[in-house]
Amino acid sequence: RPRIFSGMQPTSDSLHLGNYLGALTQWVALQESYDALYCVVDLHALTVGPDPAVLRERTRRTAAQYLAAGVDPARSILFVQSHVAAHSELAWLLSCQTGFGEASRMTQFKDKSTRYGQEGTTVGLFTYPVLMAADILLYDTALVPVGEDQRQHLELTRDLAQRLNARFGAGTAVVPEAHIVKATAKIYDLQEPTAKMSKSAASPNGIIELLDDPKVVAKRIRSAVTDAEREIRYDPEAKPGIANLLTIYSALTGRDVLAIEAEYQGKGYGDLKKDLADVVVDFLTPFQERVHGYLADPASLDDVLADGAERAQELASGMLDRVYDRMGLLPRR
Ligand code: AQP
Repeated sequence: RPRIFSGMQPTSDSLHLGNYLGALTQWVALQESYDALYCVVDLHALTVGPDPAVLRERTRRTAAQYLAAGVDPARSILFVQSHVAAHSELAWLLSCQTGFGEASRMTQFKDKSTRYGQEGTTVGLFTYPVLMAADILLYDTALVPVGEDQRQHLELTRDLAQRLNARFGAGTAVVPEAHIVKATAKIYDLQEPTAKMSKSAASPNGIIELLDDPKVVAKRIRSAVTDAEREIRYDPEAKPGIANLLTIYSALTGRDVLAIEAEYQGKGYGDLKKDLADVVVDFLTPFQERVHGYLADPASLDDVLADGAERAQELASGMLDRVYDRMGLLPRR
């Protein structure tokens, strides 16, 4: 079966609804028909200098949220990036194939380095997309389910795979495809509905964190920014706030946006927000119970991650050996 790989950074206590709808729900659906590897990318999180104890805690919490969302370790390989050293090794090999100018064009780096300033911006933040390319290419990945914000990094990964094949022979790397589901590729901030919902948003009020108190979540939905009209209509250009609420409603209920629009003809924004708050809270309540169940038993969680690392390690070594060899590194005896 074709292979898929994806990961998220443990940079927050809780994933948000953008991470869930943009990526995690796709992961769960795709594990039925692909060989899937899902990773907590802790090495990526190091790029922004987390506190060590906090990082460790968030790594487990992120894994628990994958499980609670339905990632099934009997079907998919669930592991922590730093447990498989091949990620760092391949990243070095790839960084020597990546142009400085090419890496400088990454918009996420431009955004984040502006935020952190000259002194606060690490070299790791700059080479982040190269490590991401290593994560993906290491497993001969065919498909990468991510949100829209990762499209440019995926393009770089594809360019690097093609470059390896051109320089070191066909079959050195598999060229992966992005899997970006249009409807939920970008969930927007509730307070600023033209900006993506982001773990590092300036204000927490625009974010729905999966582990937030449901009462806080309901309040944030009720105070979401909309527009001065009254009509409930899916029009992302003219009505980004309402369109975002309809997207979330549709994704969580599995109902068509048009059907939801029709149901709310003649009703007010307040009705839509109130009902959506109920939908979100109904989803979050059992989700949070499952997360807390996994976190209450860290030994079992660590067992799942150890087993995943072992399986990932086995898959990674073939690709890494192939690249070492083709690049001309002397084999170790
Ligand atoms: N708003 C979003 N809508 C849809 N998908 C999204 N993703 C992130 N935000 C949205 C997807 O979730 C995954 C998380 O990857 P990450 O941990 O590398 O984080 P990120 O892409 O940098 O986005 P975050 O979580 O909001 O963090 P910051 O604040 O650092 O930007 C990816 O598949 C991403 O596309």
